[in-house]
Amino acid sequence: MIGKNFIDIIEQKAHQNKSRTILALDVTQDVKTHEDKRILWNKALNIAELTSKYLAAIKVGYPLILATGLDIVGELKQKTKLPIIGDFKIADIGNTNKWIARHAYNAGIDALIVHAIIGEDAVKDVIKVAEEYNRAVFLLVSMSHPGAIKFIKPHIKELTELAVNVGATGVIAPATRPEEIKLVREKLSDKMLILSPGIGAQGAKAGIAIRNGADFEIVGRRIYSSDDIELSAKIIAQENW
Ligand code: OMP
Repeated sequence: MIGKNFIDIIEQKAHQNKSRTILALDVTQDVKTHEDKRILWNKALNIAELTSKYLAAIKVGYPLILATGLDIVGELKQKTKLPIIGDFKIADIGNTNKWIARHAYNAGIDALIVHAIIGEDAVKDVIKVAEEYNRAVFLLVSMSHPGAIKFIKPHIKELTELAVNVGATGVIAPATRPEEIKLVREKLSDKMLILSPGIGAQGAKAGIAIRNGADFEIVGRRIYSSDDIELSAKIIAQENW
């Protein structure tokens, strides 16, 4: 299994901050000028710094990174001292995946999110890079939106087995359907982590994923779009710790 170092760090941060929250830092806006980019960059860093004492990790993805560039990862790490998960939902052929992973890890990303549905060979190309960098990989075995019920959910057991077989650090499973978290937990080794999105804006209550076997809850809009960002992060941490 890869990513043991990541597990030690995220658990240590969780205990330090008494929180099982991963902030999905998807804050974004149209960026057309350098000034727009600077404004968004500062906004994202402000939110991260304001909430970091109530978080176990931060997740960044396309909404922020395509607008600011990957360099923001280094500053986020330096300012918050939290591990950073790169949510690039990797889902291509192995060779392309390998290069996405190298660029992300080179920028300081600690863990990557990869679609399990692409199959073992294409997933393993990311796992090999993660081994070289001593970083983590999480596989999506289901998704939190309604559309996942038709195509992904019917394969959740096989996708979870794939995650175990390739030695992934853990999986992503939806808080919007906690019964799927339970099912996935039964198939994973105790050491593998489950990260669960769908809390807040997508309808699930904070704490539900943890009570059903997840290790961490991924929360975005409920925190960064709230009127009191710091308080919102504090309350969610109290509910999932
Ligand atoms: P909020 O709905 O704003 O809390 O954000 C949820 C975050 O989790 C977003 O960054 C989504 O892209 C991500 N996510 C899901 O919402 N559902 C999934 O099934 C998987 C993810 C993910 O991989 O993080």
